[in-house]
Amino acid sequence: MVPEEEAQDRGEHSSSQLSKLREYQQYHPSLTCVMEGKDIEDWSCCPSPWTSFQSSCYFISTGIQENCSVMGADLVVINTREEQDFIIQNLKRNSSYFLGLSDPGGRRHWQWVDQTPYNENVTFWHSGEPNNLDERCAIINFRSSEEWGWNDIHCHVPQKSICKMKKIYI
Ligand code: MMA
Ligand code: CA
Repeated sequence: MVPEEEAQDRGEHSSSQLSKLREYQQYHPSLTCVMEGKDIEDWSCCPSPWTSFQSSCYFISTGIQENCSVMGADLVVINTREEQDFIIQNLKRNSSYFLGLSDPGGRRHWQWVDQTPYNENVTFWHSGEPNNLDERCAIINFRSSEEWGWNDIHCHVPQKSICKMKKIYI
């Protein structure tokens, strides 16, 4: 075993884990952790007051991508209907929120910020959207007729955003 694994085996934190935690600590001084499974040594954490779903943590931010990045997160990538259903519980019906989805060239080549392949079968566009080649960013918002869905919009129009990061395992 390499020293990192030996430290883990003794229930201690390896030096690489500790340096990662020190980095997180700068912008997330407080974490909320839950025990993962049966082993009391395995905890997964989200910054307080972020919310958690499966292996990720979520936060509603007032700014755009840079705003998520400084917190060690990125704009949200929505991978499933279940994930979207979780996310919308924390949104306000009269606000719009940037997703980590864009079409930089205006050629309808939608790209997720984390390089997840864009899958038409797992998109939740409002009906009639996307509808404008000049609208190269995507938001989620509420329309009374069809509830929560996505819309392409101009990137420079300020909106709130949803940040997502991997849970922190300690
Ligand atoms: C706005 C803007 C568009 C959207 C239409 C839908 C007028 O433009 O939000 O992105 O497609 O509304 O009517
Ligand atoms: Ca649109």
